[in-house]
Amino acid sequence: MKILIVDDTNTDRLLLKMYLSKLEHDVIEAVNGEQAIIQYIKDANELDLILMDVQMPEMGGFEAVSKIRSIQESRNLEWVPIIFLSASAEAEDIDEGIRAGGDDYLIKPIHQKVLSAKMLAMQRIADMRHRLILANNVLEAQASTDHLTGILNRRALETVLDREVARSKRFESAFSFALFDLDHFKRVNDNYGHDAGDFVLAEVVKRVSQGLRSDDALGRVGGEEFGVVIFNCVGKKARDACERYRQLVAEKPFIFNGIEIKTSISVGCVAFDIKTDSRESIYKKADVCLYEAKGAGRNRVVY
Ligand code: GH3
Ligand code: MG
Ligand code: MG
Ligand code: MG
Repeated sequence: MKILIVDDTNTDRLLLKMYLSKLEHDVIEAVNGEQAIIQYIKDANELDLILMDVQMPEMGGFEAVSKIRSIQESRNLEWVPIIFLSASAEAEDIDEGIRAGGDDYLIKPIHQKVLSAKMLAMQRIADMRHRLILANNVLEAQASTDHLTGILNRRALETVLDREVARSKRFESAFSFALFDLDHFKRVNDNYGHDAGDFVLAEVVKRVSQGLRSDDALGRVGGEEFGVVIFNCVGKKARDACERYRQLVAEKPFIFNGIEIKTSISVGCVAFDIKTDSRESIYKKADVCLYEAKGAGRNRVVY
């Protein structure tokens, strides 16, 4: 486990560190409440346990823990178990510690056997937490991924767009948003079957992905319609990026079971206007451009 020891008394802290290191735990230290909070913020997602002294000058253990719990809450950080270590065995103190957000309370001096038994119990909790965090990450990734193509789904792309809209308004940074739609895609399904259609969709995504800069965000917003958030890029550069996507799709046919399937995309793209635009309005404007590209004969970019 990765354990944070908080204690103002050097000998107590070093002794604990020695015991825990012997049990093969990875130990970091803080000598007061303020330092503990800083360490917690820095390592919140890797910490498995905090051992917190109660009597410390300036900020005591109870106050530090109650601050840690409120930071955890407000920043949506992972819960970390906290055990108080105190020379006081008063029922009042134990009660106060648990209410402040501690999960257990050990009385100093702590018998080595008791400490190692506690660590065994904490290890079980840490293992369970790791499994939960892992499962949660998998669920989150699944919830934001389009299964056919592996890129962001509509909801996730909207989240990226929302974030970029907020960033752009705050820092006056520029970005563009592009929507593209496969041309006459219904014919692909009609002529070659739905599996061929699915294959072409996935391949179009692979080709367009080659034309993206690494941080641009591509997502599937509907059946055969996609969106790209093109960061820090407007005007000719953004138009060229869209032109690149278009060419990558149109330049050569897709081969499905030995059959050549030709397709193309129409692209509508607009720069975000910091003063007047919102996520909804930029989306609508890109859609209008896309519609224009379709009307003008497809396989083209309207910016
Ligand atoms: P346009 O150039 O005007 O966009 O013509 P289109 O045929 O592409 O447009 P339309 O909206 O008439 O048809 C879209 C087709 O895309 C119909 C639908 O069956 C197909 N489609 C949507 N999602 C999927 C999918 O996940 N897999 C497959 N194979 N086809 C899909
Ligand atoms: Mg102390
Ligand atoms: Mg289409
Ligand atoms: Mg469509």
